[in-house]
Amino acid sequence: MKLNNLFILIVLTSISLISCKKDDDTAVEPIPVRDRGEQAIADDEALIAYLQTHFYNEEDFQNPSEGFDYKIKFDSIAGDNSDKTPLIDSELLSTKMVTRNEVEHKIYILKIREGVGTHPTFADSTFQNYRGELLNEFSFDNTANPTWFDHPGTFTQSNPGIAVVALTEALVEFGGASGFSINNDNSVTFNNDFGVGAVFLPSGLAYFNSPTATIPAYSPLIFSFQLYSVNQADHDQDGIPSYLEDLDNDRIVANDDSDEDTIPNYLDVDDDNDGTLTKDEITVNEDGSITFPDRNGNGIPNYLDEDEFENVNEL
Ligand SMILES: [Ca+2]
Ligand SMILES: [Ca+2]
Ligand SMILES: [Ca+2]
Ligand SMILES: [Ca+2]
Repeated sequence: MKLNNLFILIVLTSISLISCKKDDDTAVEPIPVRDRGEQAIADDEALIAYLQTHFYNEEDFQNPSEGFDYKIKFDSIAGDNSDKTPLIDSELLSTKMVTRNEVEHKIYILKIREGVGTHPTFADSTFQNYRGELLNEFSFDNTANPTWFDHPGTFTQSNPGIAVVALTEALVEFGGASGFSINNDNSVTFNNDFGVGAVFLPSGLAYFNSPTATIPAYSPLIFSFQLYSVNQADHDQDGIPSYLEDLDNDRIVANDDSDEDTIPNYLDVDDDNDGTLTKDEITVNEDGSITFPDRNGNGIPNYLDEDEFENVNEL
């Protein structure tokens, strides 16, 4: 019986190997991932073409009607709108270079109103309404109510978040409102001085070769937004704001892990794994600034120095 089974197993295995080989011969070649540098250039050309042929609802912002929602609308310059100013000629449009995956990408930021509040950093949380669209004017996302973004959360597998680096890099150029009031029905109205803007971005700072259900691969994107509020994040509550836990200054906090325990510093309550919590190895001053003591003077602050008592007697 056993031999029979073995024989059958061998035969089946051989058949499956043969059929695998057959499949391999006829398999479609996987599409090679495009070169990031070349795609950045192609996307920039597409973005410029869009900016040359589209305008935004400038008049609505210049003379806001009562109840105006301060949402940006784009349309193509044609027909009745032939005399509109192309976005590329708007004084409110600026560019910013953002490096990712060793490629410099250009994003275009339309700053209609900066917003009076504190600007977020790349590692903070922001509260906004937003609308995302493709260059063909298809809108793939549009919030009905303001929503929070945890910007570093966009880089973790378990929390894909917005996954759009360029949106973060645009929002850091804006501030939220000076305050808000709570209405009788408990809804919130933000003071009318919040940030309003848009960003036009290449696929290399968004989904690149990974399509979503509604965004094809290699799609440049447009996000317009109303930024209401900003929260400085200290994800691990160790007293060090998350943006200061980006030790290599590449604007990604997920890749800084001093003690190599796979928990990045911005989520690690004991960054050097010496058994003393980071919050007990730093000094938060009355004005909110932070001092990083370095007991043995070796240039490594105590909270990152697993052996800060080493050589301390020789000093
Ligand atoms: Ca922290
Ligand atoms: Ca980093
Ligand atoms: Ca760690
Ligand atoms: Ca420690």
